[in-house]
Amino acid sequence: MSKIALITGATAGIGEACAHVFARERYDLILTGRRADRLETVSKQLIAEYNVHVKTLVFDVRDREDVISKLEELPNDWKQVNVLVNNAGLSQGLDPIQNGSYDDWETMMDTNVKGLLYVTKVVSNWMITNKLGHIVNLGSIAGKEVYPNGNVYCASKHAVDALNKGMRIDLLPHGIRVTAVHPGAVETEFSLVRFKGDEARAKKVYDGFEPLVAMDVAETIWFAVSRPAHVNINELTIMPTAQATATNIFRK
Ligand code: NDP
Ligand code: 8X3
Repeated sequence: MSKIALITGATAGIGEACAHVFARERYDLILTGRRADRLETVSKQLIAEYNVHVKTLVFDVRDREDVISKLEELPNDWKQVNVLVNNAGLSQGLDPIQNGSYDDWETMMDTNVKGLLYVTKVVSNWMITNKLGHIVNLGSIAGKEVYPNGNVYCASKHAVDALNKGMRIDLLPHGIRVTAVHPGAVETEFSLVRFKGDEARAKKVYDGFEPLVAMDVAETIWFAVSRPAHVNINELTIMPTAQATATNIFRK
C-alpha cells in the first residue's frame, strides 16, 4: 500500500495545495473539511490526475465527538497514516480587543487550537501504534509576532507554536517527527473568511505586493516531510519577499 497523508481543511487554499503535492508524490489521501461538495471535487480531480486513493471525511473540527467518531470509523488500513497536516484554521474579524466579538473569538480558538488537538490526539495514537509518523502543524507569522487587532487570532497561532513544541517532546520516544510551518501572507480564501465574505476588503490585503500562493507553502511542507527519516525540521517561517514582518510589507 502507498503511504497515507491526512490533511485537514483540504477544500481550499493551503490544504488543497498540499493534497495536490502529496498526490503527485504518490500518497493516498484522507481529506477533511466541512464543505462536502468541494471535497468531492478535489478528490475526483486527484484520482483522475494521479490515480491515487482518496477518502473524504466531512466534519467540523470543532465538533469533538464527530471528529473522533469519523476518524475512528476509518478501516484499519486507512489508519496507517504517515503524515498528518494540521491545516484547518481560520481568522474571524480584525478588531481591537475591546471591540472583539465573543463568537469570533470562540470560533478561532475552537477551530485553530481545540480542533487541532482533537485530530492530533486520535492520529498520534495511530502513529504510536504503527511506530511511524510525521505531524505538520500550520502555524503563522501570527504565531511568532502580534500585530494590531490580531489579538485572538495571534493568540491561537501562538498556541499552535507551543503545541508544536510540546508535541515534539511528548512524541519523541515514539520516533514521530513534528514540524511547524509559519507562513506570512498567502493569498487564499483566508481574508475572505476573515472579513466574512467582503471581497473588496479581502482583496485589499494583497494590493501592491506579491503574496505567497498556497503552492509555495505546500512545497515547503513537502520539503520538510521529504527529508531523510533521521532529520526533523522543527519549524520554518516562509514569507513573501515583499514582507519582512507581520506588519512590514513593501507595497508598490
Ligand atoms: P482557506 O480559508 O483558503 O482554507 C481554510 C481551510 O480550513 C478550508 O479547507 C476550510 O474548509 C478549513 N476549515 C476552516 N474551519 C474549519 C472547521 N471548523 N472545520 C473543518 N475545517 C475547517 O485558508 P488557508 O488555506 O490560507 O489557511 C490554512 C491554514 O493556514 C490555516 O490554519 C491558517 O490559519 C493558516 N495560515 C494562513 C495564512 C494566509 O495568509 N492565508 C498565513 C499563515 C497561516 P471548510 O470551510 O470546507 O470547512
Ligand atoms: C495569516 C497571516 O498575517 O494575516 O496567518 O495573520 S496574517
